[in-house]
Amino acid sequence: MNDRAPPQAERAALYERMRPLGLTPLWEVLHALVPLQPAVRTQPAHWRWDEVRPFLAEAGRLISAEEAVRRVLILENPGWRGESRITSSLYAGLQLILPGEVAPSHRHAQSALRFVVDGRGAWTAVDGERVTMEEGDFIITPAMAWHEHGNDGGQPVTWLDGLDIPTVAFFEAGFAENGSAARQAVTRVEGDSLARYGQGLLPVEGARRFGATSPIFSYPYARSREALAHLLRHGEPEAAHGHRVRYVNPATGGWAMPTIATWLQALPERHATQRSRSTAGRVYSVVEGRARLTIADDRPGGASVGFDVGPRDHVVVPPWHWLSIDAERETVLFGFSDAPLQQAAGLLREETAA
Ligand code: 1HN
Repeated sequence: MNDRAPPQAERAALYERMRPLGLTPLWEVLHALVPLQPAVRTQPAHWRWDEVRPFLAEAGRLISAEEAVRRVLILENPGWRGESRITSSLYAGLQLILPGEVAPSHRHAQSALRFVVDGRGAWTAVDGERVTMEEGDFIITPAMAWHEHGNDGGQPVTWLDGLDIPTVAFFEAGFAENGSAARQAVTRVEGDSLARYGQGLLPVEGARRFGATSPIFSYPYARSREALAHLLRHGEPEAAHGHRVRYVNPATGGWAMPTIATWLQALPERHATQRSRSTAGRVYSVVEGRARLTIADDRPGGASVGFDVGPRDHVVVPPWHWLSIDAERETVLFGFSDAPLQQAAGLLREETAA
């Protein structure tokens, strides 16, 4: 038959007819479904504290923590506009609580981390135990644990929130509940979890708290900084990462949170790292020092950007982008990523290069 319609038109007509049945041809999308290298929508980004801080302060004047429920400015990745993501799998935001305020009790399937960025004297209550927040403290809200925040001190307090919100949404597995009162009952003395689980000891008998999450829900910076000081003085920095230590669940030896990897990284003054890349996108909160973070995408058409960072700045390094760090002064970074989930799935790839 010479007057046959060209195959393209015939194919298109076929696809059109099968569409109502929920059928679609794989061969039209195969390359996009299975890319040769990670197809990364996340972009490198830098939030400077001196630029973010005035907006937090203004939000503090215009809405109360009570009215907002959580007064947070989301760190939204430019590659994920309108999607409340800092990477494809993770959410990040900066939360402000003013003296006298309370952010009411609720709980949800999403796990949260807090990293205290500015100020002191706020508190968070998790599962009946309160902890006072100091700069650099790392605090966990495990999945479905009741939690609220307050500030009984005299100064505004800001912390970084990191949550697995896009991951839970991906699984369509989110649940949440509001507390019947703004504040849950405090049933444990302050310091209980650290005293029970944070001394290199674990109770032989009895149940553990928080399931897959560390039974320690607050890792004070005073202790972490001591470990880093020791490493800076007596250790040898690793070529690509400097001195990198992870927050650990003492009950398992694994990550402190089941869905989010969290670590601290210290670089000696004038130390320049080798490059590293990971399939897990990395979010950084700068704790101390001054450094240049260079992020390079060596895939075709990829670019390189440099961010000069100081305390309270935030940076996101997209998956499979090279990161190198030049520390102008002794620098401490807090980092988080979705590495535990990628590890569990056998997906995590990490490389270093000179
Ligand atoms: C949340 O519960 C907190 O408890 C912060 O402080 C940010 C973002 C989305 C959903 C829940 C908090 C959140 C959140």
